[in-house]
Order: sequence, then C-alpha cells, then structure tokens
Amino acid sequence: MARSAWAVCCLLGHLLLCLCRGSPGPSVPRLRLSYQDLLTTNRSSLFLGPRGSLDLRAMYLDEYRDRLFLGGRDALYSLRLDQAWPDPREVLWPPQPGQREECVRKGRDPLTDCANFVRVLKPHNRTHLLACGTGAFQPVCTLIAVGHRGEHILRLEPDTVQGGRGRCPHEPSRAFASTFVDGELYTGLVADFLGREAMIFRSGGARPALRSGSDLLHEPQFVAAARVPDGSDRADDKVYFFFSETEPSPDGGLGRVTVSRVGRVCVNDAGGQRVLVNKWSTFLKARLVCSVPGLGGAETHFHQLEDVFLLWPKSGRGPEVYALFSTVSAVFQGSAVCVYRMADIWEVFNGPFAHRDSPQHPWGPYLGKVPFPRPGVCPSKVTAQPGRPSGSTKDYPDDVLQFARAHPLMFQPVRPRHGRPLLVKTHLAQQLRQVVVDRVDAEDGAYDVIFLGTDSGSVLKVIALHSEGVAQPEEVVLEELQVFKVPTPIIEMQLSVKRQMLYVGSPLGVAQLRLHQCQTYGSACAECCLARDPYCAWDGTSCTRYRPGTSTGKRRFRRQDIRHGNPALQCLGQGPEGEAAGAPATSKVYGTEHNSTFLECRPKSPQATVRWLLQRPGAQEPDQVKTDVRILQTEQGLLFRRLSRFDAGTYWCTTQEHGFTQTVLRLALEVIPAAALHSLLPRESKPERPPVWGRGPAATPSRAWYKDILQLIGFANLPRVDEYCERVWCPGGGGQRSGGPRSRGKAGKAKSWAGLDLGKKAQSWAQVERNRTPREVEAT
Ligand SMILES: *[C@@H]1O[C@H](CO)[C@@H](O)[C@H](O)[C@H]1NC(C)=O
Ligand SMILES: *[C@@H]1O[C@H](CO)[C@@H](O)[C@H](O)[C@H]1NC(C)=O
Ligand SMILES: CC(=O)N[C@H]1CO[C@H](CO)[C@@H](O)[C@@H]1O
Repeated sequence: MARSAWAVCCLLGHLLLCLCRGSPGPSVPRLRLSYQDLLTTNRSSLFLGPRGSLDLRAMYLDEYRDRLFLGGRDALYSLRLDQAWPDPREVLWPPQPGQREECVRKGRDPLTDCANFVRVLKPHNRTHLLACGTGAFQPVCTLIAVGHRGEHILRLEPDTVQGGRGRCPHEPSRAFASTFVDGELYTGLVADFLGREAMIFRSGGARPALRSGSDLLHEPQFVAAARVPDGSDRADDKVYFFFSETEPSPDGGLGRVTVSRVGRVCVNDAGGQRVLVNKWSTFLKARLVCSVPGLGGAETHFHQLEDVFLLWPKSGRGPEVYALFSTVSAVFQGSAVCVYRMADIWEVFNGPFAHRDSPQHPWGPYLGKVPFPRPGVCPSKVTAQPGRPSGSTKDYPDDVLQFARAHPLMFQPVRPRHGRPLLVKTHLAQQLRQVVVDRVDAEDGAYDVIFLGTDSGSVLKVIALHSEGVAQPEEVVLEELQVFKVPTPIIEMQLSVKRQMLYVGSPLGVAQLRLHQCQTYGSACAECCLARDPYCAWDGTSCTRYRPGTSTGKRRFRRQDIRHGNPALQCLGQGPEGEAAGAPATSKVYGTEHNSTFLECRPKSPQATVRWLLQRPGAQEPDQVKTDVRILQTEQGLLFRRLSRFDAGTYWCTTQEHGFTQTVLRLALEVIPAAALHSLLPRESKPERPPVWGRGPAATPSRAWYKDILQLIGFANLPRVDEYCERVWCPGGGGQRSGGPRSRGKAGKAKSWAGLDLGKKAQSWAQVERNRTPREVEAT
C-alpha cells in the first residue's frame, strides 16, 4: 500500500517529497522481516490461546522444566518447549464468586478491570509455582501444581488460595516488579484499591512481613527487581529495585518531575526493634542518570525508566545493568539505552547521603558524622554487637535507624558507563518498551546484541560499536522483526540462551522467536559479511551460525566482519563474488514512447545505496543513468515520466553498501515508438470504455489484437509477448483502468496504457522480477 501511494505522489509531481527521502540513516534496519516472513521461514511461532487472545500479563520461562508459563485473563497456561508441538495446557482461574459484581459496583470497568488478570508467576518449590492475580480488584494468590521435571501438569491448588494484597497490584496494567528470594517474595508496587499506597513489601516466608514506610516512595513505577550479591558474603545479599518516581520540580515550581531510581534492601533485613518495626531498616535509593551531554554543559535527560535487564557475566562480580529510558518531554520524543556497572552503583551507595535542612533548602551531601553501623549496610559479623555473632537489624541502635529513615537518598547519582547512552533513538515511529541483551562470542571478541521490544509488536535487534576516540557508539540495527501481525505493545521478553530463543509477550499472546537465522541474509559471502550479525559467519559455503572454536577445517574459511562489514576484504576468493556469479539474468520490459514507465528495484537492505546504470544498445559498458525532471530515481525504482526512444537499453540496478557493489537486477527496456503504434490503432473501433484485457465482457479488444500489434511493430518473440501480456496487463483485473476521463478520447487504447496508475504497474513489475527478497506482504 505504502509503495503505490508513494509512487503516485511522484506522478502528481511532488518532487520535493520524493527526492527528500534520500539515503537512509544508520538506524534504518539492515533487514526488515514481516510477520509473514517470520512465520513462513519458521523464525517465529505464536501462541494466542484458544480464544485468539490471552490478555497476557505475566510470563515465566522455566528453563529447568523446559516450560513456558503464561498468565492471562482468568486463565493460566503451560507450554512445552522441549518438543516441536507446545501441547498447551490451560487452567481457568476466574475471580471468586461475587467479586466481579463487587468490582463493577465499586465503579470499575467490567471489561477491562473486573476480571482476574494473572500478573505474578514465580517458582515456589520443586513442584509448585506461586501465581497471583488482580482478582477483579481484590488481589489473590494461589499455588499451582506443575509437576516435576519431565511431567506436564498444570493444576490449581484450591486449598492454597489466599489474599494477594502487597504481592500483586489491583490494576491489570499498573507497573510493578517482584522477585522471589529464598522462599520470600519481594514486591515493589502500589498496594491499595485507590492506587496511593506505594511500597516495597516482603512476604511469604516464615519471618513477619516487612514493608516500607509511606514517605520513602513517591508515585513509583517499578520496572524490575532482582537479588544481587554484593560480594562473597551471603549476609551482604541485597534485592535491588529499579523504578521511576516523581519529585518536586527543581526550579521550585509547583509541578513534579519524573526521575529514575535504583533502590535496595538487605535480604536479611528484619526491621527495627523500637523504631521501624516491621519496616525496612536498610532501604536506600539513588538516582539513575541517562543523559546525552550537549554543548556548554547542557544535557538531554531521559527520565522515565521503561525496562531493565541484568546481564550476568560468566565470571566476575555483579551484573551489568541495561536500562531502557524514554523521555516525557513534550518537545522531544525518544528512547535511550544506558548501561550501568554494578561497581558504580555500589560506589554511589557507599558515598555521601543526600541531606537538606528543610524541604525549602536544596539538597547537599550530608557532612556530619554518620552513625555505626552505617545505614544501609546489611547486618553481618562485622556489624554484630559483642556476644551476638550473626547480627540483626533489630540490634541496630536507634540513631542508626533514625538516620536511615531520614536519609534514604544518596547524594550522588549513578552515571552510565562512558557517561552517555549506548543507544539513542529519536524520531522513531514506535516507542521502545522492553530490553533484553545477549552477550555473543564472535571471531573478534564478544558483542552485546540488544533486543528491543516496541509498542507496535516488533522487535529490533541492535548492536552498538565503540570506536577509538568517538564518544557516541555506532549503532547498527541488524534486523527489524514484526513479531505480531497487528500493532500491540511488547510487555515481556525473556531470553533463552540455551535454546537460542527469545520469548516475546504482548497482550495478544506470546511468540517464540529465533535469535538468528543466518541464511536469511543471503547465500553469498558478501551478503553474510554485510549483515554484521555476531551470530552469523560465512563458513566457506553458506552463512551459518557462528560457533567459537568449532572444527578447525571450517574455521579456515570462516569470515565475519562485525566492526566494518567489509566484504571486499573478507570475501576475496570466497566463491561467488559480485558480478561474476551474483549477476542476475536480464528480463525484458516494454514501455511506450512519450508515456510514463517505472522500473522497480528495491534492495534487500534499506541501508544500501542504489545506483542505476544504462547499457545502450551496442555499447560495451554500462554508464550511470542521468536523472533529471524527466527521469527520477525513487526509493522504489526508476521512474520515466515521459519515455523517449533513446531510453532503450539494458538498465542495471546496482547497490552499494560499505563500499561493496552488487548488481541486483537487469532490465532490458524496449521502447515502442508512438508513431508505430498510432498508425496501427483501429481508429474506428474506439471502445467506449478503456479495454480490460482478457477479463469479463468488457474485454472485447482481445489479447490477440494486442499481440498482433506487438508483432507488427517487430516483437516477434511470441512466448515472451504472451508472458508480458499475462503478467503486466491481465492480472490487475477490471479495477485497474476503470475509465476515468483521462482514458477516453482519440487514442483510446494508447491512452489507457498511459493512464495505468503507477502503483499497479509497480506491482506488476514486482511479479516480473521475483528473484530477490522475501517480500513484505502488503495489505492492498
Ligand atoms: C517449518 O517447520 C515445519 C514444521 O516443523 C516444517 O514442516 C517446514 O518445512 C519448516 N519450514 C521451513 C521453511 O523451514
Ligand atoms: C511444594 O509446596 C507445596 C505446598 O506447600 C507442597 O504441597 C509440596 O509438597 C511442596 N513440594 C515439594 C517438592 O516440596
Ligand atoms: C503511444 C501512446 O500511448 N502515447 C500516448 C502516451 O500518453 C500521452 C499523454 O499522456 C498521449 O498523448 C500519447 O498518445
């Protein structure tokens, strides 16, 4: 659709618009795969449930059991991952009797609110999961029997149903985060019916539940929670929360601004004895900054945290924190990914506390004496009172707890690695919602492949390359994958390195998506190399999954160049190269003199630059096509607004990418002279309406007539003519020339050629020349 609309815009003469869409920027994906492409190549498979939509809210990838658990509206699902067929199991879990009605009575929407949306799915023990749902605005939890490894059971345990307040939000869509640690659930959420009581809550274990005081969090939106050990001493383990909250506008105005935070509590926090009873005594938070440095110290900030992914290294301490941000500013829309090192986060929590004498004063570092044990430090042997070897926060002196309550915020913000975002995306049609990162070993080291889920049902696969002396890394969008057929926000993404799969959840359902499919890039070394995909390498015969340290025989031929994507260097002598082998056969196309004609050529990679060459009859070498107002080079191909007989010749559509040139298409254009055609037109038998070749009752001026003309003017090659007729004129059907005023008049038949709308014509050409990309299925 877009294609024809665009072509028409050219015809209408909106030259500026057409010409402005010049060479694509770096953030244009190298490869775009449609929903249909992904399905037909088995790159993805979908589960939408028995009713066509799950209303999915929760997803738990269980690598130990090889299962994927899903929480939807009034239902739970289990899919097997170890077999080709997922063999889905469903358990219905509607709200308790009467609760739906009560929810409606309290003024909530019966359709969007008053159901049991399952939002928590966590492991409980070796045979059971914990599931919690909104329960029509009365959160509820239960255990689900899922069986041992190898079994495929899914059964609700009705005896275990209990209230879910503090573990699951009331609302189906409000942001919250939870993590399961040593039999207890840590949840950051807004825990009441009216959506005002924000807290971090721990429950489910033998210890009394613990929560945060009411003044620690301000309209928080939690996006992630995870246990991170702070060293080898288990007593130091902490649960980190990532969230956005609001604070009073720094310019002293009445408004509030959004800031992003990392907060943490000790796993062994037990609350205070006299102060902070059953409340966190170790909670601290710090600001997460993600900003682009500008001129003169001005910074563009991304305030709103959207998602966080912890990338755990194979060795070493602490994960790397990949955080996806968006802006909330009205003037500037965009997303950014910033990466934080755990060491930098620790340093901020070990630094000065933020302090101000009153809410009217500005924040400064706390310069007085900090009590011992330092607030925020977990109880351990080091902090223990004499005679009490293990230590507990209940033994902390009151002044420590009072200080902790008054100083939950650190003075220094956490800055990202390299002091700036790894990726910045502005002017993007979609908003980014989810981030997942896979560290991939390639020939020249490890690369972090970033998967970004958008709000329109697609996933971007991106790498960011740092080069010496350049502050902003180079961004390479390897693929754009339209996972869901219709626009729908991606709300969950989970990575299975073991299976090399990404599980992508949207309210509609879930997709299992292969991280890579190297043969999609093409069958030549150059194409594999240009792809710059760390998962893929040329192995001497095809583009395949790169595996470090595989059989030495193949390794000799292995070619990969992620940094530069330079096939000229990499693919020398690697079999088929450029012209020699890649050169496509020449197809014949026809145009009439003085009329418009369109030669379509769309390269597989939108990042490639297209150059058209023309080899005139008798010429040895092709020459660059000179474009002007008459001959336009568009994104879709070459448009002749008025064909001249001197335009005849063989047109080469060549693409250039990273200095590598390839001929993707060769079209021999024959120009039918206007005079020849005119003199042959049977003037008397002007049809009332333009002819519709080979279709229905209006098709009186037959194909035979048309063939006669072509033969008379010298195209004796009958089979080809037949083919041409079949493909170019006959398929479009009656609609294509429905007899507007333009197609009437003296030279009726000839006019109708010219009157053919360009969009249709472009499609016809697409049918003539089909040897290239898996084409996007277009809704026409
Ligand atoms: C996709 O998978 C199906 C079933 O597993 C198989 O029959 C089909 O050949 C596969 N298609 C491709 C293109 O690999
Ligand atoms: C898991 O917990 C449930 C409920 O407490 C219990 O019935 C079951 O026996 C437990 N399973 C194991 C393997 O401990
Ligand atoms: C040969 C032919 O069909 N020529 C026609 C092309 O279109 C122009 C106007 O668009 C006509 O004037 C020609 O007769």
